[in-house]
Amino acid sequence: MKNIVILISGSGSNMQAIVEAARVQRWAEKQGAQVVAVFSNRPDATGLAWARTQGLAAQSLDHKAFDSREAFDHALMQAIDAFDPALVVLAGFMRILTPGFVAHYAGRMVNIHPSLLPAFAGLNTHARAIEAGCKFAGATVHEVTAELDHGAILAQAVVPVLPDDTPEVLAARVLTQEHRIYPQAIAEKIAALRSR
Ligand code: NHR
Ligand code: GAR
Repeated sequence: MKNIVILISGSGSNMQAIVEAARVQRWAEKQGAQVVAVFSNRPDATGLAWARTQGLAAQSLDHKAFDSREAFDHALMQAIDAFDPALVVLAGFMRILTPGFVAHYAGRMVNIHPSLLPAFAGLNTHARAIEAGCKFAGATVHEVTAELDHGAILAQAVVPVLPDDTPEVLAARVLTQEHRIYPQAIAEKIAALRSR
């Protein structure tokens, strides 16, 4: 069985979309894959409670309790590896990961970023897209590499930017599309890992 571990920092709506797709599409039976655990760097992430209702292991590792990024990443890596992951999924995970952590999961870690990469890597993507006068925005699923938001693109979705959009309204429109493309891209990635 290919184990999937999901990292979140907040509400975890993408995590929820992935867990629900796995159930509805019978990934365990058809793909030999299962979501096994969820980790958050924020103890107050509301997604953790939902994950527990699904019978998933759900744990927080507060990055503020560690002296350095390396120390946090080392602890997170050990916690993740206890679940023997085939794929690590960043779903609204808000901590930049160190090169050592990224190298350890090379080729088996993906992220969803709320912009049409390579435009608007980094934070505050929706405000920046509106400010730039973009007519379209979207989301990108990509491989995680040491360089932030620069790994190979696996999937994208496009939405219009409408005249009166606020960052919040645009974010909600993009998020709906994230919930569609992220589970799909993960299913394709799992299939690719299986046929290697
Ligand atoms: N780590 C690496 N090495 N490479 C990537 O591509 C990564 C990554 C870690 C997270 C998600 C990313 C996004 O989709 C992601 C991709 C957090 C920040 C950030 O600046 C930037 C990009 C992403 C996630 N974080 C601040 C930090 O100091 C903290 C911000 C906060 O806590 O609100 O880590 O956009
Ligand atoms: C999503 O829009 C995701 O693309 C974005 O945060 C939201 C998380 O929502 N990710 C980042 O901005 C990463 N820096 P969720 O917790 O409900 O899935």
